[in-house]
Amino acid sequence: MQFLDHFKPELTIESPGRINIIGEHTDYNMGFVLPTAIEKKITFQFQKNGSDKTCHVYSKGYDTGFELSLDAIAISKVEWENYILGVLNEISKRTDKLRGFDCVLESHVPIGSGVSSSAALECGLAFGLNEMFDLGLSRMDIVELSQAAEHTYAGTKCGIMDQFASVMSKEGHVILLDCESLEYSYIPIHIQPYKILLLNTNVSHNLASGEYNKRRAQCEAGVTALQKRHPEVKSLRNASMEMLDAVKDTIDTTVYERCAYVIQEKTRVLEAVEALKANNLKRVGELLYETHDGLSHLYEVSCPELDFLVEFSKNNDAVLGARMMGGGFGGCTINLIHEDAIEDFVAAAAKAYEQAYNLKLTWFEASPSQGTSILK
Ligand code: GAF
Repeated sequence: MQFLDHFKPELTIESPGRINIIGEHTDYNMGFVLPTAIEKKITFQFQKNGSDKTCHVYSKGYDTGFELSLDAIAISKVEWENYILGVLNEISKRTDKLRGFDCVLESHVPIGSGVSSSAALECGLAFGLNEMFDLGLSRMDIVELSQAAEHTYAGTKCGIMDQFASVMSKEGHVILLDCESLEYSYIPIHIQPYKILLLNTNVSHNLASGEYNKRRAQCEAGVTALQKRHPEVKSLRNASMEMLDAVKDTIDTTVYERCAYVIQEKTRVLEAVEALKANNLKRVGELLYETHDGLSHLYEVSCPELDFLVEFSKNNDAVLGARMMGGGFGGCTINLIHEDAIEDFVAAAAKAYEQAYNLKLTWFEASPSQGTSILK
């Protein structure tokens, strides 16, 4: 792209991916989540280009870019472009201060791995433009407009967790976020000698493929059935297993199982928070296994490769717990493991995984990191 020949960045932003300790598929059901940002980030470099409307975005990883006009922000056939276009569209709805810019981005967040490279992309772009053009957006505005961009341009009716974690995280802490009130608190993570280890199946899921939106619709169908008896129930956040069992005969088994998982997961998050605060990591680990079981059997968003890695971890006493993480259908497992055991465990897991699926396993340690920030 021609602008690269005379590119003099004025601003550099780092925008992280995220992990989630527990609380999966609870965000759009108005429950609780426990995410934090990780050190894997997307770097954005920006310059104003003097134009009123013309913008250029270039991705170093894809070695490709595109030009667009702020006048006509149409949905693209190229998936990653839609995260950019969606954010620009949402910003344009909120302010007319945006002008032409050039942006070069370089991603170190693995794509399709359940660590939300999409939120990192949306939030980093919004954050950078807010700084450069003095748009007056708060961090929370950036979270919400990035989530909206994913709904409208990427077509995934995601909850708020990923964007919230990418923007609001604090080094050394996880965030307990109430997705109904949006109240949150930071919980310090002191888990030595244990570490958070991510095993990447390198099987790629595609949230826009429809399964994610289907789960959300099934939960909403459950709420509609519950409201016939309990009009006060606005989301699964307000429902109990007793309430659900009372309407069991009026809903199909799949809807029942989806709702049961969400209601149970809501309680598990709060229990995990208490266990973390009490440094009872053994209990946190047990809860991770319970969550995986629910995601695999009731919510049905796991896949054989993820199930294999979670089962494999159960043979190693140094692993306190493991589960699939993120939207599902591939990506990573999150493992709570003793640091001394990591080397041997990953070697054995990689060998077994390759034998079973003829696929390479990759891994990385994740430690709670700072949310989106200015590098220079
Ligand atoms: C994806 C979504 F983007 C999040 O909002 C969340 O629902 C998650 O899947 C599952 O917990 O990452």
